[in-house]
Amino acid sequence: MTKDNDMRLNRRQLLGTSVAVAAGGLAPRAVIGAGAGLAAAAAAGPALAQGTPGNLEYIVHPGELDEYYVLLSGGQSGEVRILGLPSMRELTRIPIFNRESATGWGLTNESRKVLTEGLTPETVAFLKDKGGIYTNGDAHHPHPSFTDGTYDGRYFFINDKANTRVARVRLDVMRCDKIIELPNQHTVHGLRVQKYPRTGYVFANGEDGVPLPNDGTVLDDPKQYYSIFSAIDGDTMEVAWQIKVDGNLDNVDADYQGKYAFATCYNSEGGTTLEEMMAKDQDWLSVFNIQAIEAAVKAGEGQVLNGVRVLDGTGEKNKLVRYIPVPNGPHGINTAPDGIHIVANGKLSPTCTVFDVRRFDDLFADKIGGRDCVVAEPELGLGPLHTAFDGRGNAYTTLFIDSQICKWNIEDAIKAYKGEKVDPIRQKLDVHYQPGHNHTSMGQTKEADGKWLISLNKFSKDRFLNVGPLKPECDQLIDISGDEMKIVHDNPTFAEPHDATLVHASKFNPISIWDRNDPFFADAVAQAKKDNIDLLVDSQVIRDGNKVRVYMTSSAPAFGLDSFTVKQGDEVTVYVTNIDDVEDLTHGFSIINYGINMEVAPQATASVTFKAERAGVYWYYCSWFCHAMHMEMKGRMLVEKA
Ligand code: RUQ
Ligand code: CUA
Repeated sequence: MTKDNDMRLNRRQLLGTSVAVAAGGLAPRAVIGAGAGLAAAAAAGPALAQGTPGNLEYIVHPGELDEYYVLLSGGQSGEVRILGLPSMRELTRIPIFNRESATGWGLTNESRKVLTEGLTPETVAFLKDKGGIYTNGDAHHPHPSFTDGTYDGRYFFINDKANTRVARVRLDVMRCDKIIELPNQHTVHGLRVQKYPRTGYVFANGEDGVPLPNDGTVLDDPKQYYSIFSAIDGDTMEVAWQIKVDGNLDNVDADYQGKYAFATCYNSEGGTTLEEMMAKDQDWLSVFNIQAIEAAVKAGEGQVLNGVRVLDGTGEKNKLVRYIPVPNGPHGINTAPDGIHIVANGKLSPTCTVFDVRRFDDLFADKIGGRDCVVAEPELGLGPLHTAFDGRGNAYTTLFIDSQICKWNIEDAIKAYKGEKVDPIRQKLDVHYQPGHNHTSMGQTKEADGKWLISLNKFSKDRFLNVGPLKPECDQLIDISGDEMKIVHDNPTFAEPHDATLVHASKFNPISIWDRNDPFFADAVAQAKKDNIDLLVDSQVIRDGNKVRVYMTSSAPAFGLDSFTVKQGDEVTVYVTNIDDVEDLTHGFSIINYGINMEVAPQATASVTFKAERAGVYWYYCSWFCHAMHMEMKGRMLVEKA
């Protein structure tokens, strides 16, 4: 037996007791970092697969288009990337919670409006001397809007774990149009949307508990901490209601009936230290009864805190939330496309717990107990985190510690739970390494098509050319169309995809040229109207006290103004309108040594406001390559000495 196998065996033995489960489960980096290298995957048990692997074509040749979009969260980069699948090519990036240099996200007036208008007054005050916006975010869970159980192409929503925000991105222009901060809540981790009849609600889990209100009155008294569950109206981006719960909230999903949402809890102990959070062998699934909650909101129950109605969902037998025991720190929660089964992933338990969503009616009617909703609990391997589905009755669970995907059959798991002698496990496939989320094509809708699976692996180690201590992640593409899973592609990604959604290309229909009536730059259009400016024609400087508004067109390869003059100390707003009506002809506007750059796509207006503090000559130039004379597309800002 090799050293690596030793280590693995030791780890398996370690995991025999629940305390050790904690140690093993939380320390893969340390264990593997201790020189095991390939160990985790290479020493995996025998493959159980029989049958034929799929043989889908995954190479997308030059000039061909992908069949799917992937919405790939950018984790602590704060952005979302759009990939094509199966090629895994990165098609674009959507800045959301970050500050982004190429597009000017966080700098332009249009983006700053999105980034600031949904902040609480306390946060606005907090950011006053810090540039007015958060420049970081932690984007985890991108989920498109639904109508009747599948994607409708309007929006996707995503959480910011770092600063308790939820964003909405318009899919027609692939641009974020709303960001709100959730009051009362502290962190938002799990995020998913209402699938039926439509979105509807966006559900957002408060992972950590804090006092309510969190103003310094209560500090080191965790008994007075609460985690908050929020439902946001996806149409208005206002918080519809919140509920304080027992325990904490990790991931969330919703049913296909529009009746329930459910969230995993890994800290039922309400602990604040690792030992405290690990103390119990059981945590729970929190089930939210949407009709009952809406009735309570209507009846004016609970209290209004910071402008939001907060209901009380604590306690065993309350009518809004029920808590169903689940082994040891469950993490992912996934609704199967059959509309019936939901899977909680055990994390520190080697099991997944399968619920029949139809039994929740009886649970809330007090006809059955929580565990009576459980129909299967297969033991799959070490560190189950997330489960995906193929629409053919199979489930695919990531095993973080085992570095594997476990394919298992839901019906067989149910039979085994009833005592029949069947093994639900179909195959275990090594992935490289430490998978977190995994996702199947259309697998989070009722239209799961069972073609592709991607495994978002947290570590890549020896899988790519070494780029120093900070390694990329490894996203692997797996063909699941046959009986046997087959890895066909490795894709390195930078910090740090947590989650993805695989959407058939037919579901999205982005435009190529902005509509001049688009609300994204409506403020600029309104200001121009007041100034009697036709943005598509006029280039002109308007002085208004010490405020100066500079309007200019951009049309390859020239700006409407060769130069403009302001006085030192003026507050200057530059509005650039791209009057080219040509697909893909984007201009940029950058002022040298003023820290300014923004992108202006065809038929868009973009604007930026700054103080002309430096006297002298400052060239501005087009920063997006647009024409053979792109280098000549420039002008001068002349700043007169005060
Ligand atoms: S979580 S690796 Cu932020 Cu989606 Cu599970
Ligand atoms: Cu316009 Cu480059």
